[in-house]
Formats: sequence, C-alpha cells, structure tokens
Amino acid sequence: ELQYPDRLNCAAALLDEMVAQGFGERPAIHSYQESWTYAELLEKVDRIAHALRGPLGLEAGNRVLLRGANSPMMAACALAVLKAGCVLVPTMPLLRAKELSTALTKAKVNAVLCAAALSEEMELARGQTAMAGPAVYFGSDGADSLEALMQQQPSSFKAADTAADDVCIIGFTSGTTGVPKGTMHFHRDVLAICDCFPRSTLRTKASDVFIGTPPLAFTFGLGGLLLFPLRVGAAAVLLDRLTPDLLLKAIQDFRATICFTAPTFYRLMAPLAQAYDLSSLQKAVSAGEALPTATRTLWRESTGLEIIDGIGATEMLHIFISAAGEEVRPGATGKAIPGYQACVLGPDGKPLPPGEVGQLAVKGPTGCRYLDDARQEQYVRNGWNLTGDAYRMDQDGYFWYHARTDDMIISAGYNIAAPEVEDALMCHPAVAECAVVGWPDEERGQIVKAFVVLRQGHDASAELARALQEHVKQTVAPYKYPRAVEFLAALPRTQSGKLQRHVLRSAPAK
Ligand code: 3UK
Repeated sequence: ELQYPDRLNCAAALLDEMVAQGFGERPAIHSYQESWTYAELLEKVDRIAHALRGPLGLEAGNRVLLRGANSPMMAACALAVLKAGCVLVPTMPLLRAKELSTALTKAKVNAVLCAAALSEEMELARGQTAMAGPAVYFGSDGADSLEALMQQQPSSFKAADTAADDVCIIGFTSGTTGVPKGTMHFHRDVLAICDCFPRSTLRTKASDVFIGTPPLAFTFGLGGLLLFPLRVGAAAVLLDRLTPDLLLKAIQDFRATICFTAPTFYRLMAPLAQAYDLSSLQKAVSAGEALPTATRTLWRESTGLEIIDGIGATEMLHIFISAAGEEVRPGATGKAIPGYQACVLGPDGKPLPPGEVGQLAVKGPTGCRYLDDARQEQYVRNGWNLTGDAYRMDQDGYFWYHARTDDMIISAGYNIAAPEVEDALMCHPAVAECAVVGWPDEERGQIVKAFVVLRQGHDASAELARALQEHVKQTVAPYKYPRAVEFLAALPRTQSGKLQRHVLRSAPAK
C-alpha cells in the first residue's frame, strides 16, 4: 500500500526533498543547450512559482496551460505550476489554435506559459477565446520574457500547502479518434506513478540517465522524462529535435541508461543502431501502442536488449501492465504491475475466464477522473476503469493485446484484430510500416484492408501486393489476409506516435 501524507505538494516532494537529501549538486536535466543540477532546477522552479503567484496574479487552484517542445525550461515551468499549487494543463507542441482554444475553454485556463517559438498559434487561440488571463513566453531575450520576469523574483519559494487529493494536472488524451478527453489527477497520483512502475519493473536508481521522445505534454513523457528520474535523484535528457538518428546519437552522447519511446521509433532505430555506441543503454521502454513482435525481435537482434513493453493511458496517468527481464513473454504486454489490478470483462460487465477476449478493466492508486461526467459513467464502472482495449488474459495473469475495441474488424462473420494482421505483415522484409483497417464491402460487410509503407529498395507493384497477401496467409489464419492492399509513403500518426486508423478508414478509395 502506498501511503502519503494528507498535506502533500508533489513538486516539493520530488524536488525540494531530493535537494534536502543531498542531491543538490547532482545533474537533474540535460539538453544540448544547457544542463542543470538539482539545486539549479530548484532555483528556476522557485522563481517561476513566485512569478505565477506574484506578478501574474494567480491563486492556488488556478489553471496554467503549458506549451513547448521538451526542454529544461519546460520541465521547470511544469514543476513551478505544481509547486505554486496551480493546476498544470500540458498541451502538445504541434497543436493548432483551434485545438488550443478547446483546451483553454474546457480546462478553464487562467494563464499560459509558452515557448516563444510557438507563440503564434497560442495568440490566435487566446484571441478566439477572448482569454482574459496573462500569457508569458520563454526562450526569447525580450524584456517581457519569462526569463526576464524570473530575474526580478526571489530565488526561494515556499511550496503551496496543497492536499494530497487536490487536482494538480489536467491531461488531455491524445485521442486517436475524436475529441480529446480531459482527465484530472491529484498530487498523490504523481507520486504513486513514480512509486509503482519505475520501482517494481524498471528498478530505477540515482545513477540512471533517462532519455526518450514523448513530449512532456503526454503523461508518458511527463512521467518517464521528468517525474520518474526526479523521484530517485537521477538525470533526464530533454531533446527538442527528434529523429531515429538523433535519438541514437543522444543516447551515445549522454550515456543514457533508460529510453522511453513508441514502437515505431524502435522499429526505425533498429537498422541504424550499429553505427552508434549504445553500450550505456540498459532498458528500452515501449508504450503508446501495441508492440509488434517483429519490432521486439529486430531491436533485440540489433542491440541485444529485450524491450520492456507497457500499456499506459492518460486516464491512468502512466503504465499499469508491463513486464521486464526474465518476466517478458514476447507477444504479451505483461502482468498488472504491483499496486494495480487488471481483468478482462465480458459484454455483461462480468470478468471472463482466462483465454477469452473482452474489455480490459483496471484498478489502482490512479484512475479515471474525467472533466466530463458523462464520460465518467461510460468509462468507470464499480471502480474499474475501462481503457477501450480488447485483451485476453492467460492462466498466468499475462495480458495479450488484441485491438482497440473500435479496431476489431468483422468480415463475413469473422472477428479479426487489426494489429494481428499488422504483426504478420511486419515480418515481411519489404514492409517498413503498415496499418490494417476494416473497409466497407457489400458482400462481407467489411474486408481487411492493409496500408503498407515499403522499405527502401522495394517498389510498389501488384506482384508485391500478392506476395504480401500470401505471406499473411502463411503466418496467421488465412481468412485474416488483407483482401485489399494499398501502398503509401507514410502513415498518419498523432504527435504521441499513435497510428490514426480512422484517418485511413475515411480516406477516399483509389
Ligand atoms: C494504447 C497500448 C497496446 C491503448 C500512455 C504510457 O498511450 C498512453 O496514453 P493515451 O491516453 O492512450 C492510451 C491507449 O493507448 N496503448 C498504450 N500503450 C500500449 N496498446 N500496448 C501498449 N503497450 O489503446 C491505451 O488504451 O495516449 C502510455 C504511459 C502514459 C500514457 N498516457
């Protein structure tokens, strides 16, 4: 059981606490531009917290939208909002004014902290919503920049006296389909995620160097690249430019030990890995979408590392099913991590016996609290959170992913999970990436359709399409083979790296 005091400020518990324990001179955050120790980070955080509660006029409980690419200043701003007793509303850097307006309105935002490079869409959104509260920009030399404001503030701030169950984060789901959902999290939830997955599964330590791709605006990144390292006195590397090559180079340059990214990135990095010294890397965590077995194998063969898969969700704040080391069972996501319970529910809402596919349900120290009450009723039943995923559990308590419940294809009466067909296709040497969807068909209701991105050196042709179909028939039950194959240059993805199958479903047929 996790126990936290009733009065709890998570930022103070993470940062002030570590400095008090003697971590002040240890590195906290690295980037190619600058590196800060724990003491330096604390001072920045305190100056920003003063700015929020002083000149910017905010009170405890006010909401602060944060926008920027990953950087040390982004990390300082996030912690400052929490330490000031305000509510952090992180947003993805690529969002446009329209989406930012939705966040401003839905989360009732009182103030904005934003990277100067991203001011344009931010100002449009403030205009569109007639936002009254202030916006301050960082990363410029301007006299009205956040950095200039920080210089005028005291260097030490006493953390706001918040309750363990005060809301401190409003996270928007990345939303693979429609409108993003706003989810609320407490101060104690922030510590709870640090004390579950990283401790039980990753076994993190002070000497670790965390690195990866997810934006701090995505709770996968917020946890993995900021909260988890701070909790154990480790260092995080925050990168603002990310390609498979740049991430590999950064792992080498910073001697990173734990990497957080999505399956596609591992797939793209694997063939390039040989060119870099990755000897420092001990753990590779994959989340965000299902890990294809072909990707697990490719990465193992090129680096010798077994990927640690884990399913997490914005509603749950972070990962709740995973397995590492000897515990890994390729193809399965893993077991409920200590602190969490998981089961598979049938259509009647009752747990199914092992082996049967149904709705994944999970329970633990963190869990769904939606801004919107209707959602709460739809996704939370008797304390169980429904994630919208179809899973089956085996006799040993391992959970095997099938699909998002809305990505199950029904073709001529057969139930087909899109990711299973994708897994089969990805074992073919010509396939770089692929996506499988149900395509309307008069005779069968739906047919399986595959969108395929080819590896360099392979050209699209009717022959190759036939070869891919044959390959699937040889790999999985033949009725699952894609009756239609279309070649694409790239797949549509969200900023968190998730495939957008709905975009493909609505694509005009060629
Ligand atoms: C899917 C996975 C299979 C699944 C997230 C780690 O992805 C995160 O949060 P989102 O709210 O999406 C949640 C949904 O994504 N998914 C995530 N990981 C896996 N499916 N295998 C996986 N390993 O559909 C889930 O319901 O964007 C991931 C930590 C924090 C997060 N917010």
